[in-house]
Amino acid sequence: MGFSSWLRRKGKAEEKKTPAVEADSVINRGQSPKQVPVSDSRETQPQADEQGRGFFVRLKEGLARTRSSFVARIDTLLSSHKQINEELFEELEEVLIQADVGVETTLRLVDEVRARVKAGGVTDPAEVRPILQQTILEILSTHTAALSLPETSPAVIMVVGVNGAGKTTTIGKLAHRFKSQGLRVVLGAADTFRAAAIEQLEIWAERVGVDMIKHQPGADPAAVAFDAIQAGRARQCDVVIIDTAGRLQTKTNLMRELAKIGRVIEREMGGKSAEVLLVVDATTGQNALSQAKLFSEAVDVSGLVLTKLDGTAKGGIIIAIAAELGLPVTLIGIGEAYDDLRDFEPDQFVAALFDA
Ligand SMILES: Nc1nc2c(ncn2[C@@H]2O[C@H](COP(=O)(O)OP(=O)(O)OP(=O)(O)O)[C@@H](O)[C@H]2O)c(=O)[nH]1
Ligand SMILES: [Mg+2]
Repeated sequence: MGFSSWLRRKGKAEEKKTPAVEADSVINRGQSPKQVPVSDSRETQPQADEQGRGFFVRLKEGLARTRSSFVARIDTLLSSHKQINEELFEELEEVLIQADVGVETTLRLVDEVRARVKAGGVTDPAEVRPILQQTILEILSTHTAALSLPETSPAVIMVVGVNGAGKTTTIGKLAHRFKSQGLRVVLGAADTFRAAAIEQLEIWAERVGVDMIKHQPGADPAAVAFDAIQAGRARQCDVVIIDTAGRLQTKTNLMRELAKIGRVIEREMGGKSAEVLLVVDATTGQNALSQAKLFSEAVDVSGLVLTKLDGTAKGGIIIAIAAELGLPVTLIGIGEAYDDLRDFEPDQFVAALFDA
């Protein structure tokens, strides 16, 4: 199977799930956006045209560790070779595997680069860089999907992932984003496994200024989801975001619990399912990949959120995830501030990674 048909095959999962409504069209249904101050560490808010550049700089900063372990090493490697030979490709494979691109993806990626080098009659090692960049961009572009809100009223987003992956933080950031777009948000504290989990979500709800529905610790998480949807309806909210546990006594219990929450949401929403965001921690490298596989067996994951890209040199995992799972990467986390949750835009991401 050739490279492009492999990519297409991997992209099938995402083609099946056409987003019902793009976030923007929901956001624009006749509401005037309210301005909410973004309280991140920077003192001034950039103007609209500067904002893009500011975002790009921030993205570059966030990816600094991956860039230095990955692209910087590739640059060193390419400049140390006078000609393109098999040794160069082998070293390239080594760098990619060490950056957590994964063995399968690395081999395919380098095969494709090798083929393109040959087809283009390229002889200068420096010219391998843009070819590699383009090939990575193609992989990532096949596996993205903008965050979409289900057409239901309210739209329900369920957030899943192992403990510590960044679910609650992502929910806080998302709630902030929706609120600043003029949407009414309610959070559901369905991680009832730990009392501290409820408190943590509550802190975010207060900080962002949105409602939250909670029960006692140990309560049935599906009942919390049910109540959050009811409250969302009664309060005419646009979005209900459900936090879930990342850890239970056993994996089987956790998966069963998540499936049950999913069923309750579906029943309440007249057969329409929630947008299910799977949060994975980029710093866990290849582990993130196996987590993603596990969760997508239990729930119908609609998009991935890759967090903590700022804290890792293993950002190459995003390429493995995109290429091997066929699940779209929807959002990335590049820090702990409100606006450090970004839509995953492959061209911007690859540009930030490869930018000198
Ligand atoms: N640097 C960085 N830290 C992050 C990011 N996202 C989350 N974190 C941090 O990761 C830690 C765990 O995040 P949580 O949101 O509590 O994770 P969780 O998945 O809800 O964890 P459990 O509730 O235990 O299942 C917190 O200290 C967050 O501040 C990110 O994108 N970058
Ligand atoms: Mg949590």
